[in-house]
Amino acid sequence: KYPYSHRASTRWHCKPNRRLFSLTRLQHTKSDAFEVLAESYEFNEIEGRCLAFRRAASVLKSLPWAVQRLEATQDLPCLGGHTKAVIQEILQYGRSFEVEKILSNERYQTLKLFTSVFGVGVKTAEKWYRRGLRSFRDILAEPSIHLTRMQQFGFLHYGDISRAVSEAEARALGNIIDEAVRAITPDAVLALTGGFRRGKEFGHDVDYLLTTPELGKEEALLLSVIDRLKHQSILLYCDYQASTLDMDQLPCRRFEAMDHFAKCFLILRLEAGQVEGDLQRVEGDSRSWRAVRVDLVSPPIDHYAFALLGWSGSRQFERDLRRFARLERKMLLDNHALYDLTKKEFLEAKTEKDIFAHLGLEYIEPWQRNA
Ligand code: TTP
Ligand code: MN
Ligand code: MN
Ligand code: MN
Repeated sequence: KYPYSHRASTRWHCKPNRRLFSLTRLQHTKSDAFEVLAESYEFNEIEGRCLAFRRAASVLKSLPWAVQRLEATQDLPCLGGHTKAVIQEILQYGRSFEVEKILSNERYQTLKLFTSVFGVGVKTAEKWYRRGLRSFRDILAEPSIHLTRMQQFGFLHYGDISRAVSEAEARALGNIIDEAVRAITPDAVLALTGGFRRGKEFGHDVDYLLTTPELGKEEALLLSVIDRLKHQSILLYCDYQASTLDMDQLPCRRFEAMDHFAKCFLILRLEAGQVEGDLQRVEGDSRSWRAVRVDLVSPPIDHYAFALLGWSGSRQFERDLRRFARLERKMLLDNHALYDLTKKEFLEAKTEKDIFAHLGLEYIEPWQRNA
């Protein structure tokens, strides 16, 4: 079943339901009970359970009413026995003992800390943990550890890039990128994606899609933009990934999470003077700039709608939309295309609305996709 049918009909918006928040959000730790459970399973590589908790959390978050009794959750989709037991515990005691046990677990704490570094995934974090490392100091003092360039910059700018990016900062970066793009290709297409497109007030980075009306020029545009940012001395780090898109392979290729578009994961230098108001800063920090993570993706114009839908997220919304397409419509959806398994053909789309129409769904605005 499409778990968001109730969402489209109830006017659900991006500000999370406060009362529900007080249910699953553990006050003393500022963490969401189900997010902690999901993460714990992710760290133990039990993917099925991890996704089950993420889905349950997103269904609960979407409710226009507060859960006050367990019976009220009876008709909701995606809530399993384990989830209901946790809800019951929170309703009864105001806390979840299972979640508290995880939060005080050394392995969980260490993996959480390590994976908070740009460029460090669960596998690497786990490897370091198994070698007895427990802190950043341990890692940086261990001579046999080779850090990738991404990880080196992750540590270098840790304070800045682990601090939330504000809407004003995202807007300022938007102006900088827009200026760079226009200077190179005046009629280029530039679109804000990710959390800020969904109306979030804060993000961990800023995401943009950029492309050219002329097919095949998009990758060169992205490279020129990067080059321009470099010459403006605002490029602190760039991980560029060339396009690996090969349309000839499309029908037999598997539909996957990672897409094949040219893209770059950047760290940019943002000056306080460019931001309306001030930079997000910790008290006592008087620097005139901060580092911000920015993602730029450059799909060819004929893949634009799929790329826009895919990069607008949320991750959970994308997962559920793809799952719906597969199970309910016998269609495969990813960041590049929509394939109808029954008709054995690709379905074209110029806009996101076209894609929702192919799926037989009512169009959902980005701010309604904060699953
Ligand atoms: P993120 O920037 O990771 O997430 P977000 O913008 O929703 O939230 P945050 O404030 O934490 O930045 O990713 C944005 C969307 O892009 C997300 O739905 C997943 C998608 N995405 C891909 O499709 N492919 C990728 O390689 C990556 C990194 C993200
Ligand atoms: Mn983002
Ligand atoms: Mn991103
Ligand atoms: Mn692919």
